[in-house]
Amino acid sequence: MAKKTTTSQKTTPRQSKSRTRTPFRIGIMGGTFDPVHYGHLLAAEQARCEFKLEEVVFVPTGNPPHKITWEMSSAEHRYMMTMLATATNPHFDVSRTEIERKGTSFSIQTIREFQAEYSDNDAEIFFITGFDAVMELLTWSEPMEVIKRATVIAVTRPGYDSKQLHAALGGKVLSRIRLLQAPALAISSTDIRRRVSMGLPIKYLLPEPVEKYIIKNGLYKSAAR
Ligand code: DND
Repeated sequence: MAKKTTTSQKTTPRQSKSRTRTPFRIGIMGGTFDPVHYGHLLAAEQARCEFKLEEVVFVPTGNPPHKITWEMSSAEHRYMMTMLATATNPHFDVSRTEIERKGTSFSIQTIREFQAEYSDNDAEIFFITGFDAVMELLTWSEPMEVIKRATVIAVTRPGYDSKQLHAALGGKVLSRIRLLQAPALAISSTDIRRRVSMGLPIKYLLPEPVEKYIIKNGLYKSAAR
């Protein structure tokens, strides 16, 4: 395996691995990752195994297109935490593309960049989301282009409300989305930030190196988060 991207290097979607395999089934796991946690990692790994993806690239957002209701950590902090969280999985990688890109980090632009990057490889792009994110899909920039260019995988919890999803997306869009049930993991970045601000433990909610990074850098201490 080629070495991972580093802070000082990569700006393109993914430049670190061999491009000789054809077709290349690649998953994009987009997120704010403030902070990244086991829910994100489990969703990505389930999708990778179920859809036989050769790798999953985590793409931390630079300037999120959606409303952010807390004082977001810097892109570099979120990138570093994502690197730490994914380092031990040989099938995971992290891209700086949205961090380096100027302007709003629209997912459709990232998907187009990945398609261009892999155009010589007949790549199939999968965009992995959780239930909450996919419910908002129609509010994204160019949602029909997103589902045309990428297979959207929606990771849901067992017992999720399919009527809710149908109401939010409509049958036509829903028919293009691949649903994947994953073990319930009621972990959220919001709750982790809240816990840190209240001095509560976050152990076992996220990888230990990320926990240590949060403590070392004094992230999420403010109650406003
Ligand atoms: P979030 O802020 O929800 O990320 O953003 C998800 C992605 O959607 C990002 O790549 C955004 O750029 C993109 N987006 C949103 C809105 C508009 C547009 C694009 C646009 O282009 O116009 P989080 O860090 O909160 O979560 C990352 C992913 O992990 C999400 O899909 C979320 O649903 C999922 N997730 C879980 N999945 C399973 N178990 C859990 C999870 N917690 C979060 N416990």
